[in-house]
Amino acid sequence: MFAKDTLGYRPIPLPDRRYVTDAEMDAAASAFHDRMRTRHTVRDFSARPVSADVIERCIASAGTAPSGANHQPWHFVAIANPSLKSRIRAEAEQEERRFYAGGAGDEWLAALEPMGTNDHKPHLDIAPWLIVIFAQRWGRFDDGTRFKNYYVAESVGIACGFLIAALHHAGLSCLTHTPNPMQFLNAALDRPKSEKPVMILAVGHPADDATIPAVASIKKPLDEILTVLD
Ligand code: IYR
Repeated sequence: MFAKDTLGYRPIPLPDRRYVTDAEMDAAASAFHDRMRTRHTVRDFSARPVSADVIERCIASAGTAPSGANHQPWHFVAIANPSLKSRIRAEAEQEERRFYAGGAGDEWLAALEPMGTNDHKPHLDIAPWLIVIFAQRWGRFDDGTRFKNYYVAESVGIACGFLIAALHHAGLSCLTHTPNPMQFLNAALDRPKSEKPVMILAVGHPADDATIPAVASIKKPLDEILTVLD
């Protein structure tokens, strides 16, 4: 998709322009906030299957994210295969045992105490999908030569945000999971060394008896996260 000879600057009229009234804008902003405030990170999944089509559509939404120089420095691997999910669980739990046994350090472990997390990760088997997001340090032109990517962490973070919002909008729940370190995912999923695993999203429907940690429902009030200068 990156042919050197098509990359020169060429402005085109803004596509997909929407004309919205102030009232429509107000209603849309409120409706989106009402939807987003019902998103909760879930650790307890049901085994109810989710179609690959839905997962693909949500990842397509993630792929619309802005990125440094529009290089789109991300790759998503969506896994429903039970034996591959089990392998990822086993390798993640191996890392997590070290982390929770002290590798994280006392301060980090104390910060996690209210979240109730531990090295036991059954959701990696139970959730019908795992989506692993990789960040690409460099890309390749169509002729195979390499180019550097910019603002990779920011770009991939934005794409992950789009993905989480798209999954929630579709009626799915997810868990952002970051075993530490994550290099085992390159080998398990056959991704090149130039790609850095950023996170695993376990995706599915919540179990009937799913819970969340009480502290996770407390969000900072707007006046604490926002300064308006008008
Ligand atoms: N990767 C570990 C630890 C962990 C770290 C943070 I920061 C969290 O918000 C939650 C967990 C784990 O997944 O258990």
